[in-house]
Amino acid sequence: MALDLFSPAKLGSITLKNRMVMAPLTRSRAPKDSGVPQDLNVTYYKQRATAGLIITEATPISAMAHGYILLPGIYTDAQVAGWKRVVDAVHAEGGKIVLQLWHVGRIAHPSLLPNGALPVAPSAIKPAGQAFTYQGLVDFVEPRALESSEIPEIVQEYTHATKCALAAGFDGVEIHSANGYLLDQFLRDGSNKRDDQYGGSFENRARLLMEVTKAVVAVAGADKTGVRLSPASPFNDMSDSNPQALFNFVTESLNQFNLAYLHVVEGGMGGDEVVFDFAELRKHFKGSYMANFGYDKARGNAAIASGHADVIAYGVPFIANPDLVQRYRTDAPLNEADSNTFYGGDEKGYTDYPFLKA
Ligand code: 8OZ
Repeated sequence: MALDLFSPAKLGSITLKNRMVMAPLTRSRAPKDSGVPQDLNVTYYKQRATAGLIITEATPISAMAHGYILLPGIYTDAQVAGWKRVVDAVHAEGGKIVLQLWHVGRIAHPSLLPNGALPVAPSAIKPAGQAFTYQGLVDFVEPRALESSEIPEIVQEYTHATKCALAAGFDGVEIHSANGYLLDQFLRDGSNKRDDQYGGSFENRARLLMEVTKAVVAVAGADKTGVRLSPASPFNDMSDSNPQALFNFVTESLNQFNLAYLHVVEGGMGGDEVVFDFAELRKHFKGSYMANFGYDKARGNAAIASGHADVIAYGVPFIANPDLVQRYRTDAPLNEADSNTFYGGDEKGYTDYPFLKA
């Protein structure tokens, strides 16, 4: 029988009972100071454990990695203990869950950083747009360009956070190298104007991602490590002069690791999406491919049947439908998502979306 969304899958050493992945979704419902996941967060993830795999919301790997309000972290013992409760609840329901490792780079604000520090970036280029701070929306600032000598510290933060994720019991980790955050800022030449070994050529711009991937793989194992890219997305004021060639190169370079999967955002949020051939990108990757961006059931099944994708990540549909797998299986109607409750707040729009009646 042909493969579809309901066929089991294996991503590296992670076994999935179906091919519907819950995409990483920032929800801003962790406590302000500790970043420790709470009962409410445990309930939210547990409700969605029928997904073949859950990818957690993007999670800062250090105090300097934060760029939004009310984010959980993955660098203190208390955060590990909080996440362990999430992981245990998902596992008890028979689900699988990986943690998304995040450093925002310039998409931050001093008010969100230790001692009002300047955000760090490949180059001192202020992104257009505004940060979500505890004081409301505030213009981004000009970030500080990282010294070459500071890069090992950044890589070390990924190592530490990966150890924390494994201590919490996660089935693996995903490196967030998409959507205009630190690693993506190094990849694309709109944000990377460096003249050291981390700027210029494709190889140099991809160097930080490769160093981070090597470090994460050394801790978690390649068979438990995924990477996320968004080659066509202008979100967070991103651009590149030659995206297809750049991301073909990045994808080829990632082949050396034998990763569990490559996760690709096949479109753009905000701004003008660039022309990009994702089928071509997919041909450059030797491992499992996770597609994301506005897929529904029919398009997901078609992408799997054609061999374009191995698994499909669904975002908004999983916000509003904790039992999305069952709904797709039975062609049941979907709950509508309420965008007013996507970020921040309480259980409303988070854990109160109804399940199908038994
Ligand atoms: C929307 C709002 C806040 C964060 C991403 C982590 O784009 C995000 C994000 C998206 O990857």
